[in-house]
Amino acid sequence: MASTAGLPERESTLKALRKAGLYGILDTGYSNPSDWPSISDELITGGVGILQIRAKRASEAEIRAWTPPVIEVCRAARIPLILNDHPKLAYQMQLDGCHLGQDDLPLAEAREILDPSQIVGKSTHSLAQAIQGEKEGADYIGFGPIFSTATKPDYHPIGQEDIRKMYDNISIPAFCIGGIKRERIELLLQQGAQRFVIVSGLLKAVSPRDYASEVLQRISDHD
Ligand code: 3NM
Repeated sequence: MASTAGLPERESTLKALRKAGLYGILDTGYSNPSDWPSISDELITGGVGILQIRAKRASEAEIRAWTPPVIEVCRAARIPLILNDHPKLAYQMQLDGCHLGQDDLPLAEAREILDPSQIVGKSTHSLAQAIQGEKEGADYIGFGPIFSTATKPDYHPIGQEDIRKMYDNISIPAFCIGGIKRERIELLLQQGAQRFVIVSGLLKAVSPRDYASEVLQRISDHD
């Protein structure tokens, strides 16, 4: 992950990524960017192991303004900070990496924009896409949406059937995403899930910190 100054260190980012059971996203749909530093602090205290900024309709100028205070919190805690889309901004702001959707620029092109030390994640929506994501060189994937979700309303849920098969076929870290709530963690662990991304569940919680730590407790109870 990022050192206190300059570009991130790839190996430490990957190490933190491998340790992460829960991935949190700072999404403009559910949070005010001015609250991101305090929310990040809460999420990290609760055990979130990696964070992403997802500002779908924001301008580059807004993202540039909102991100530095979050970088500060994440660096102090040694938690990787990833930017959704915008590899150029991720490079210029020296984040730990960027996250690409299926319709974003190809992974190889993003790598050309980024520093080699920065990681790249990819959203995948089927077993085939998950396998392809690893083949293309993603450092991690998201796999979903497992359940229907208002956070990504135009996507059909892919269900739970392929979760175990996906983990059997992928060796990079893979995070189940989409409609994940703390009540569903045990069920998903039984289906073979290993890691999770939660967006609205965490951001709408009375205490994001307690919500995160409850999710991690459920994961470690299952181990
Ligand atoms: N990506 P929530 S599902 C951002 O399947 C995102 O790639 C998805 O939000 C995918 O936890 C999703 O509120 C939304 O359901 C996840």
